[in-house]
Amino acid sequence: MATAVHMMSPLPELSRDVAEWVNSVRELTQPRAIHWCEGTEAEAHGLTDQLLRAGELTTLNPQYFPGCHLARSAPNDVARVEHLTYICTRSQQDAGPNNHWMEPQAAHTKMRELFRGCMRERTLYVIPYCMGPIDSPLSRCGVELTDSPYVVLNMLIMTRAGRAALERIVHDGTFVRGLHSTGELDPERRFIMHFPEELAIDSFGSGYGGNALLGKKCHALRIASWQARTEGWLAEHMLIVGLQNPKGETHYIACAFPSACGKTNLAMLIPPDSMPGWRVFTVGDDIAWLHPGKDGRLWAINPEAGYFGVVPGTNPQTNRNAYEMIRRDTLFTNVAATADNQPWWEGLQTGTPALDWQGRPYDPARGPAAHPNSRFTVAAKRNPGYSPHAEDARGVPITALVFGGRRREVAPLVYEARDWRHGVLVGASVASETTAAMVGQVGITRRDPMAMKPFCGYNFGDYWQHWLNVGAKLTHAPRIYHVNWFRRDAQGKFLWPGFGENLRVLSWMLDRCAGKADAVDSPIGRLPRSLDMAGLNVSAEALAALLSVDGPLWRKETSEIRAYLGQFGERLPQELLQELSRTEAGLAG
Ligand code: GTP
Ligand code: SPV
Ligand code: MN
Repeated sequence: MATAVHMMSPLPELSRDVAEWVNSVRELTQPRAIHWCEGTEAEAHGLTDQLLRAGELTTLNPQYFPGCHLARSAPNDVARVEHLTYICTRSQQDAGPNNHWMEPQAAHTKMRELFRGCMRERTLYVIPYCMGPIDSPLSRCGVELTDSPYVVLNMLIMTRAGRAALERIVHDGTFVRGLHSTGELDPERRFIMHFPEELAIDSFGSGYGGNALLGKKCHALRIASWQARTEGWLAEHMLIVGLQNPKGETHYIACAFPSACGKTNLAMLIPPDSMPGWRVFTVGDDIAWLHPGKDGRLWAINPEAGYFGVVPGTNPQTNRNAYEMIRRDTLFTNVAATADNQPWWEGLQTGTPALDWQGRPYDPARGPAAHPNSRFTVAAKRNPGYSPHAEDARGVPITALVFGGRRREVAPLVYEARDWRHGVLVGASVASETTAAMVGQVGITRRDPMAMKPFCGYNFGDYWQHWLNVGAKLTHAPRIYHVNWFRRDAQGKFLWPGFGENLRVLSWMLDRCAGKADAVDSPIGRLPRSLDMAGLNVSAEALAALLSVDGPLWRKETSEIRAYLGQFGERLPQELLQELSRTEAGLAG
């Protein structure tokens, strides 16, 4: 049967590379039709209607949630699959001990067999997209080919997709090739393959965000981190936020926390009542591309155009802006629903669930009503705190970089690295408890350097060397910090209130950067002498615990860090071991 082409390529004569590739994928996958995405609102409406008719989406209560829809995924397809995610480089050493590796030809053969004929009776969607502002020299483009209209709807929100991106691809002369099919959603036939040397991605068998929206983790982190290394910049799992102090000065910081460890919430922070005059502006909530500028500072863009955020826990107290933002024009995935068809999730504080995330009558014996990794997809411009500089072509200048993890003990609330080199060690040493964002056990502490364990497209040893090299180019390098909002007491209660109150910690950092705040030296870095605690209900003992460095625990920690870094052998920069030795000497003394 001949393929029906619903729409010709909008620029057929100009985008020959794209057209030829689409053609070869058509021959392999045998779709019934091809749809070239234009990126218009009418197109998104059409796709939504189609998914509604097919029963793959439901409309949420239009009185309270206008323009909002609910998608329920297959129950076995709810998170990223790190154990099925591969970096396919010619040399296994280049992928490093931090990645699963497959030889590229073997991976291509495997994927070709999975893709062969997989789109029969389905439509192949061509999504040209741009990661970053369409007019920014720092942006990079890709094309995702997918048979999932749900993926298209998400990509239309999360990226600048359609005609403008295709024009930019023609202009750039290069693009990342991402091929995706939901397949049969069989976890035994599910693979997320990356070919950084070919700027290509093959994803089969999952419709979930990080596995299927190829512009996001696959392109903007795994492939982009590889490109960034060759081009002299950094692609990081970081939020970018602008903090305006009561004097009206705005500083931008970028923070790397592992998945489901607070990036979206920090990026959308609401200042506490006790800090009047502060304003917070979101630039990005998940990914930052950082470039050394001619002025010796580090400049950041957010390559995304939307948020794919964790729903549970969102309420007017934790994150008022997110709570307001997701009340309209939002695509929900795997939340519960009330009897009158409003979305519901754990931590919402109002309403009761009637149906769980699988659409079954809610029964608490079966676990939470909303999936712990249920997500919202919404356009960034819906955020009331969206920064007026979020789309600046040159990006925003970064004053401080922050690493953090989710740790019930060991890591203090905040400390400052001695300098960039020590900061790279601090980033390389991040550890965090696993969350529902990935398939596997939750709450297991693992090393997650720079929050990039699942996302670095090459050997971590080379990556840390690249971080050192970038720092050497900066005459005005950001200071580097480590935070932990997740310390707990013996009863398991959080010691720190978190969310908006985190601004107290950030303002100390900015004061440090301005040379205005005191710090106390410790073997692991510098801690605040004091924090602004006005109006905060945290006991003196809790604060002391939050700001202390426990010698025995830290000696154990540094020996674990040494063992972890040891895996990287010859690729590990010696500077990191020198910094570690310095920390160890301080702890021994
Ligand atoms: P990804 O989108 O997976 O990369 O996650 P993220 O880092 O953006 O995480 P997000 O901000 O969505 O937070 C995940 C979970 O952590 C949510 O359930 C939040 O309610 C919770 N959380 C966020 N910030 C804090 C905090 O400061 N303290 C505490 N205790 N919990 C927090
Ligand atoms: C994460 O897991 O870090 C996310 C969600 O931000 S996903 O897009 O699925 O990677
Ligand atoms: Mn993320």
